[in-house]
Amino acid sequence: DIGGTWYWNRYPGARCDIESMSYSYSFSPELDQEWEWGERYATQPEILRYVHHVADRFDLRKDIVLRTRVTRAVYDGDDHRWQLSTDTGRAVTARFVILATGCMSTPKDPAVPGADSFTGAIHHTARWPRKDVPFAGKRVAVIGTGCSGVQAIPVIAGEAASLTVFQRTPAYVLPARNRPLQATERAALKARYPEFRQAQRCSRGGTVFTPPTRSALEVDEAERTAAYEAAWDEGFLNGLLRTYTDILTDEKANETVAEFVRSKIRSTVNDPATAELLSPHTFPFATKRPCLGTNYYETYNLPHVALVDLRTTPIERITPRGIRTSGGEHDLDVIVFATGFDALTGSQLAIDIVGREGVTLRERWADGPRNHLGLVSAGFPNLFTVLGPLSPSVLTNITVSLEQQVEWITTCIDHLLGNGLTEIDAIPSAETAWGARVAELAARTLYPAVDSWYTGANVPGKPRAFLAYAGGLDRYREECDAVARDGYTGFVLSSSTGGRSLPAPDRCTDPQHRRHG
Ligand code: N01
Repeated sequence: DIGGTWYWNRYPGARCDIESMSYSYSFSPELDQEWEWGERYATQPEILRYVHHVADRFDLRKDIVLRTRVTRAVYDGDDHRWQLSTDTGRAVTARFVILATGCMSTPKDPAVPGADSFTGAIHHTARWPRKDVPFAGKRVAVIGTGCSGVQAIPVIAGEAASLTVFQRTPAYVLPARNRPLQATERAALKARYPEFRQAQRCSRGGTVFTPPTRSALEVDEAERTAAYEAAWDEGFLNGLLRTYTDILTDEKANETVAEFVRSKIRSTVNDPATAELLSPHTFPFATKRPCLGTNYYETYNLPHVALVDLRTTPIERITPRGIRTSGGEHDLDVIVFATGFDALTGSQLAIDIVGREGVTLRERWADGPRNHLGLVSAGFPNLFTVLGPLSPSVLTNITVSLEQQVEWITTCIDHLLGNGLTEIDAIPSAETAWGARVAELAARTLYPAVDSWYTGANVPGKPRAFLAYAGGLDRYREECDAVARDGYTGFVLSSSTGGRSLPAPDRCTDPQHRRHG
């Protein structure tokens, strides 16, 4: 069925950690007015209902083919078209291909031996069955404590006979403060939705907030703690990050927040040894994506919930009865892998993509992804990527990022078609410059030094690179618009009758303008 991430990630507790009235499409003012979000942070079923509503309302289903996996895409340089093969045998020829394959859609298993021998059930959070998974009376294990595990753990604990959490690296978990939305607050935002959507488009990360102006080290401890307490009480994913300017750029500033979160863990978790195991010490705050939780730390006070530290007692194997670590065997009925994804590049490299002169994308990206603007890779003409590597994608509210990229791509295709052009391809030197720019922006932050899925470090053998554009969605939008305005600099635009690059027509950067023709 349709829904992408929100189809597959139907694990218990799955919900968005960006506020629902922000995390929604902005392209239709009518849609904005008619949809009624129920909670501050929407659940997976609610978001899936919304996606279905959008598909019906805009009559999209007629253009959607389900139960079909694209397995191969080969560029025919003579015909200037892509030949797509699928696992159903259906073949498709297309001039333009847009990979909207997801930045978090290739699940990663823990690669622990023996999973096939387990006599109970194993489920990955990102491939959760459509039918109910019963936990009542069961001994359950969760492996992984990233954002998915953090959401699932309290809900599973509420049902299971026992829950054992296998943790390799503790996360910084902030309270979501989720609640039902009041009709009055929905109406108040709807009354100013057009301005709100415009502010989102112009924002750094696709959410609207007042940017900080001071360093965390400029103020005294009491003032800092008061600011952190206020952010903690508000319950925003990036609330603590936005208190001061240098949380992501200065280790000392960052440590003040990290220690604040640890103090919250110590004051919530009754057992000091468990509190210490749950306290992150090995990476700065927010250099891995922070998590929003509901009763996450409180769950470890329940008598039937146990924490296993995989740093001191690693998993040796999964056995027919459960999980064996170096510390002993845990008998189990259900194992949940909350072990994440091959992020940002996994879904594209899963397709066998063959570009000009038989070069594959896997070969081209052997040392890490290369592209111009995070949109097109040299040698793979007319193949666009949405939310792919080297774009702001996972550092932003992706509903805003994906609309920006879709608008850019649509305008580009309009330009090509309107000028008798058949191809757009990236210039290798522009790719090199873009890669350097993305790396330089990341180098201003604490991100690159940390092993995370942002740097590809969670997948063995994946080339290490910071995979997202850290300069902000506002700046990225300006850079993309400038490239188009200046005649698609860094790209070659050509027609099948001879290479020729034409300047782009004047265009309004306001997407509203284009939408209304
Ligand atoms: O995955 P993760 P996730 N043995 O990679 C552990 C988005 N999301 O699915 O840190 C033992 O963050 C791993 O340990 P370590 C969001 O962008 C969005 O939770 O590598 N443990 C880690 O603890 C999020 O960031 C929403 O040491 C193993 C965990 O598994 C992204 O999805 C909600 C292991 C994986 O954490 C991914 O989150 C939920 C092994 N072999 C998620 N392998 C929204 O609301 C891995 N781990 C939008």
